[in-house]
Amino acid sequence: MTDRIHLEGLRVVSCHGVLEHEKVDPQPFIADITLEVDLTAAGLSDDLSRTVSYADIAQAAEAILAGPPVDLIETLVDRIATAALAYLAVEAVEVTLHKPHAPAGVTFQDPESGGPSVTIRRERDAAFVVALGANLGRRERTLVSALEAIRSDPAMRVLAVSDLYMTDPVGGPDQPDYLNAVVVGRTRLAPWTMLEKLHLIENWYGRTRDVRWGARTLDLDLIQYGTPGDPSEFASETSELTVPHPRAHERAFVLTPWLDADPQAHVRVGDRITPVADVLQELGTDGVRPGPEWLR
Ligand code: PH2
Ligand code: MG
Ligand code: MG
Repeated sequence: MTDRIHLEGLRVVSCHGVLEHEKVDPQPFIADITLEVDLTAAGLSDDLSRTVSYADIAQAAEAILAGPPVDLIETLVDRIATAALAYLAVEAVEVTLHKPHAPAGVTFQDPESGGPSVTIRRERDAAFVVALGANLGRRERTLVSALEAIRSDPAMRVLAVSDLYMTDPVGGPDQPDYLNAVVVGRTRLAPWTMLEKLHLIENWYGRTRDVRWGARTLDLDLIQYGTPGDPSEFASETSELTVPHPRAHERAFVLTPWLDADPQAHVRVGDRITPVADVLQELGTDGVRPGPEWLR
């Protein structure tokens, strides 16, 4: 992501350092923080919830720098980066911490901005599960192209792709059989940014949204974001974004390809985190048949 928010020259006087006297004699620490955030939606909507408040990040960083003394500036930049990535809109963060008065046994030219500094960059790396479906038009070609579109996005790293399955339509009006597949991978994107990208790909392939559960040229559903039980796990029940998918655990056309792509997969059902293999065992695979071979 090329959009960035910069926080430059955050100055805190505190007692970090390896040497004993550093723990009692305060000295300045100066942080520069760059947040990589997709600012498209915020710019169009003028809505703070579509970005991250620089004040929140600045105050979190200040609290870390003013907190209990540690030995290394490496520790401080690591903590600041972790605090920034706790905000989902932040795809990646770069933190530089200067210690201009560091006792290094030498003279640095500029006593305010010289001296040692460390810089780190950390990127979000959240697991995702996307289900693909199509039951109109050239279904297989559409799914191949959709997969290619996901793969070619540098912010989404595809780790495994299932076989194709031919499935009876579930719900909705009378409609043709589906081809279904599942892709698992990892992403730096916020879940809502990922969903926007998936919608864009659906639209390229003539997706319309007139009949709920009706026939469609392409359906890309974000089934799960983050790892269940892990801090990265994400849940949302707004009209724009419902994750994890509320019915995935009842649908063999999702679970069969998901298990195929990731035999270790787990799904949250209410309070419980269960192996997909167990849920599918219970549910059965009625209406799900092997589909055509595909190049993936
Ligand atoms: N998707 C639906 C509704 N019904 N049935 C099958 N077999 N496969 C689907 O992908 C599917 C469905 C709504 O998204
Ligand atoms: Mg769907
Ligand atoms: Mg959908």
